[in-house]
Amino acid sequence: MLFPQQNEHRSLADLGGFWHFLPDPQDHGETRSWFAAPLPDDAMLIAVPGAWNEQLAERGVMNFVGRGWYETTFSLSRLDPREKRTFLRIGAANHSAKVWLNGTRVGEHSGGYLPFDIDISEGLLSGVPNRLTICVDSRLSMETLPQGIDPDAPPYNGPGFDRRHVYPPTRFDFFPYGGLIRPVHIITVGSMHIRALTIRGTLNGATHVEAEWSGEDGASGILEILDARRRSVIKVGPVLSSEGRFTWSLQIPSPRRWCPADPYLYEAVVTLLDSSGNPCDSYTEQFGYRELRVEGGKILLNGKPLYLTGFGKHEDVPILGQGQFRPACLRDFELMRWVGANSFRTSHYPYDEEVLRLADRMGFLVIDEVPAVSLGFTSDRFEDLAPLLATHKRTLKELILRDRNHPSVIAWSAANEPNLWSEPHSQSEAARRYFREVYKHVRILDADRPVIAIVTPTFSESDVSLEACDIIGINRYFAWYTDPTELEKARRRLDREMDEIFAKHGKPIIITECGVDTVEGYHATVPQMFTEEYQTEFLRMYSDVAETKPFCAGLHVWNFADFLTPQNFRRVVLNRKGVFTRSREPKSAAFFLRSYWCALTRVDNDHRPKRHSDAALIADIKPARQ
Ligand code: GCB
Repeated sequence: MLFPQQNEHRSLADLGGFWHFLPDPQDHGETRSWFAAPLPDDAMLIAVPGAWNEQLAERGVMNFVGRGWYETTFSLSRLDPREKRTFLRIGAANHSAKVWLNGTRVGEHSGGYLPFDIDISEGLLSGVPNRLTICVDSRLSMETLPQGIDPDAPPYNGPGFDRRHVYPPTRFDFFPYGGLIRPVHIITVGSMHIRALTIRGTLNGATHVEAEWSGEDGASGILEILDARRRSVIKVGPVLSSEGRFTWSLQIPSPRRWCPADPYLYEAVVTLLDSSGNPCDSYTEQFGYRELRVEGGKILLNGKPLYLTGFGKHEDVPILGQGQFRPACLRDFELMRWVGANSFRTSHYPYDEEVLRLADRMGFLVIDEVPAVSLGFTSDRFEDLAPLLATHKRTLKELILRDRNHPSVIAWSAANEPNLWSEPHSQSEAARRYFREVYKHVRILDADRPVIAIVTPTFSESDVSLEACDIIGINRYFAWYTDPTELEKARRRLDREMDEIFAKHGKPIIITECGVDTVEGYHATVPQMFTEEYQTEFLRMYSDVAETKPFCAGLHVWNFADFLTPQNFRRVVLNRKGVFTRSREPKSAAFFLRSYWCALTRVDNDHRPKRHSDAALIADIKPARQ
């Protein structure tokens, strides 16, 4: 799906602003036809984009999981649907949406965190405002991603956590925000228009571009590649299309390669010509020349081994919840750069498209994840898993089609901790087949990027999800959830376990999570959980073990910042494993990581982000003492 773009052939209206909103806890909005007329008078105001929970907390929706009705109006100048097509593009509706325009149902989508568009050309009114009604449903089930709670499953009584004691009930450890969390746009294009673009640039300058278009027959297309200063590098075409698509395979001389230290981006400009040869659409996409390979225990970016430094993150900021807000997004990148991170994982769902675009521009490497978090299987018969597998494949497809042109994306994460609950079916033959199918599907959609499987210690090296993946991600909390404060014991266990996993699978391992809850301002001179010193010592130990393993391709701290969770006795409002607080103040561990990552010899210059200043640790934020 193309990112919204304004140019001479495309016009864009951002519908962001204050809409009307009505929660529907009784679930009767649809039977009472709330879409047929303006929402009832008790509708409140809501900011779009934004999750409904925190902005309207006192109206009873903080923990509301269910349907919420959104409504706005917009006007467009008169358009002839034979010449123009108008699309409604919703950046993400968590977790499913039904859409009406002027009272008529125009489309729906299931699955949050990913964009979808609906052709609304036919139902548009001109001269009077159009009324747009969107019913967003934040409920989850065992066949959605993320999954909800299986009401029939036996409760899990693992260490300190029974999922029936979580409010709102979730299978995962982050707040279940609902609503229109990302921008909503109206996009108007010509009846002949570009629908999709795939771009691949390799180190020797081989460039493959494929464009799909819609409209009458007889279109042709022109491709121009521009460098970062918008100077033309090559221009080819017009070529005639075959079966609704154009393909160009060309060679540019010695391209400047994309890497974290020099995130150099080119632009591909595709122009669509109608049967008379007149330009009728164009679309510009940024891309980079870079190459990724997995060999034995190494991930190679442009031929050089990668060592990831960085974080598992969440999209979670006070008030906004998961809502998109550009200054908050940029702030996170600035802090990651300051601390010396070169990468992050979009745990545990696809992030806003602007995040990926910034990662390309600022030189961050991204592990891109679908919302298959704490995946659980309700049966050990493969046939019974079909509905979940279909959702999983569709979600992966939507993610990959959305993000495949980003040079920053280095791996697809197909699931996080599929075995978390030790459910009886998680290691069955059906589960093994399920993962094979999932990974095969990813490779068909994108043969150029590796698939990472991310697991807990429950089944360690024998976990069925590890067999067919390319990279192994391990989430480890030794010296926190198990053997608290025993850092030496944890070091030995981590060291042994990493060797065992590598011996069995021979694939690069990334420590994709390790961390401890830490309350800013708590201190101790001896190992004491929740103190800032314990977080630092814990991260130092994990970092030291990771660094000594040649097959370890990096470490991601859990988490970049504290984040809101559902209520349960394990969390005091937030998961506090952040190296930054929820409002982004650094804890002591941030300073430790900054110096550790800066001195890390395993991070080659090409794979290090450029910093504002590599001067003294805190000199640039604290005035020198007089
Ligand atoms: C994990 C999960 C993550 C949790 C984290 C924790 O393994 O992947 O979603 O937030 O542990 O803090 O317990």
